[in-house]
Amino acid sequence: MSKHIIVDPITRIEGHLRIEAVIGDDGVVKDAYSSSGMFRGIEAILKGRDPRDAGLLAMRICGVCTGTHYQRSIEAVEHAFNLKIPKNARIVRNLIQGALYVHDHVVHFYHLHALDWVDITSALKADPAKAAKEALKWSNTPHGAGEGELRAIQERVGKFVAQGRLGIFANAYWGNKHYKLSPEQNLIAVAHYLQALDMQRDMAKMMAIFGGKMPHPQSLVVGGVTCVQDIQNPARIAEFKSILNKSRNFVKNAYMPDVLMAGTVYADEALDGTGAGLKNYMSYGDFRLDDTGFYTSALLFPKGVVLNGDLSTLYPLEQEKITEDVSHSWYTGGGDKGLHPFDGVTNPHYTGMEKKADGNAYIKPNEKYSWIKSPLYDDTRVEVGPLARVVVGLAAKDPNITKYATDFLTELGNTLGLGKAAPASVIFSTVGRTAARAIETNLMADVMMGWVDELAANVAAGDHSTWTEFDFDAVSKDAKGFGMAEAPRGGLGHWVVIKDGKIENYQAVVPSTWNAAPRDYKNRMGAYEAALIGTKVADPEQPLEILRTIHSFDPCIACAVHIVDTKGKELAQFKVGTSCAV
Ligand code: NFE
Ligand code: MG
Repeated sequence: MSKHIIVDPITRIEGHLRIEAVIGDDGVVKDAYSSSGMFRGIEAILKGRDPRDAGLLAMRICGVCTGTHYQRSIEAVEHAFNLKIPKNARIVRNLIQGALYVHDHVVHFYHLHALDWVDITSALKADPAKAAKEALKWSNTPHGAGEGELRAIQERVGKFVAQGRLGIFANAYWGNKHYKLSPEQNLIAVAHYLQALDMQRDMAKMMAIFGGKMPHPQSLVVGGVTCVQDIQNPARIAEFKSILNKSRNFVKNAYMPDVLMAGTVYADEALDGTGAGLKNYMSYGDFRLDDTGFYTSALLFPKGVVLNGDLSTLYPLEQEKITEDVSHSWYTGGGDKGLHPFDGVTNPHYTGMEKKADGNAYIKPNEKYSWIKSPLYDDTRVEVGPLARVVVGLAAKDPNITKYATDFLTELGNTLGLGKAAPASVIFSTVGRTAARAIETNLMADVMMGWVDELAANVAAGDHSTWTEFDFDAVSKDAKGFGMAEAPRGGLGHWVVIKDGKIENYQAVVPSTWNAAPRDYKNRMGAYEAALIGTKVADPEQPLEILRTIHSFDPCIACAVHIVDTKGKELAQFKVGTSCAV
């Protein structure tokens, strides 16, 4: 008999996400639903505010992709006012955002996702001498994986286990047969997990150098940046570069090798396309590389849309084609097929769950079942995120992305003994989604070294400009604009309508909204839901494979659900449990 399981809350993510899945007799997921039980908000409180303040409020949408909403909001207002920012401001914004990618992706791989691939308890059985040799298979210069270092880490973790103090490692699905790394490989990954805790602290400092603080940097303003002293101080720029260089070494000698190792061991799940899902990908493009202006600059990540996994055709991105549908979301007023964000509305309408005979409350799949809206591009469901950026980059024949992706596929082909590069189609999978995140981190860490030098050279040449002056009263009478670019988790857009110096409407359509969305008005699945279909679950009591695929998207539900009921009505009652899976 098929089994209907609830995984709620999904842990090791930001926010509150529930997955319900129907698993057939053959252990394969036949149906899946993604539901957010969290309701919060920002969009509504922005109405009536001064648009110059929007960024400071909008950034409170999330402290994980910290600073991204801030920047996007400020760009939306700059776009509405048709403002160009100085070169120093563009580079500094790129450096803050680039540092976020490096930090966020490393934290995601090790601290949120690794335990879906790595069995900590197995690492205790490893032979550290053998593990040190194993590390040399995946990197010529492995990070922190010498025999002595590995032995020390094994002893440290062993002591915790012996005392029954597993702490952050408690309650996982240890021993599940879908863990495939050897004890030695597990030990390498555990070592890097712990080392990454230190590394990420330094990576966060990069954002603070130009952002003033972290999380929630505060050095951006409409028209430019305020970190004038930091830009003019060569010691600050040098400090940034030194941390970046250290981070880059970690990415190249720990993160990339570990992803290659996991990709090789779990290659069957990449080759058979487990977790592929929609196979429609969208990137807004990001990281302006010149100062020609809004949506005309050359970009590090190209923009566009790829449909049905067909890398031979890149469709142009047209922002008018974006809508948000609420047919299966706890809102009213979305129109028949959804609304463009300039016209978007946010009217909460909670219709509840259904209590069944087993005592559990289930979502009502044919009705509304999530606080997340369903964004559509040209009436199509799409996936956003690192994988979408790599796919769009490949379809655009972008030289950087093609090189970094091809290098990875070549190495994977070698480690799999294929005698040639692994086929590009392996990226259409859960493993591929995880690899794409590492591939772009590697690229980002390299290009940022050049951006730091560009900033230093520009300042040294005497350009100290950081802000473009503008006449607020003149430009803010009747304006609208959008900030559309990429956050670590995918395409992020803020749309603002301004009348007589005040915000009249504000809508954010966020990466995790695209990916974690429920079904739409045509009953088509969202990206998480589609990615789960066809996944083989070894043990429904331990739905490790469901976590693996969902985590490969790096969910952030605070971002995805960012609206508020301004009247303070009670919208739903929640009972919070402590178990990891129900
Ligand atoms: Ni809260 Fe975010 C990112 C944005 S959302 S993490 O990256 O924007 O998915
Ligand atoms: Mg929104």
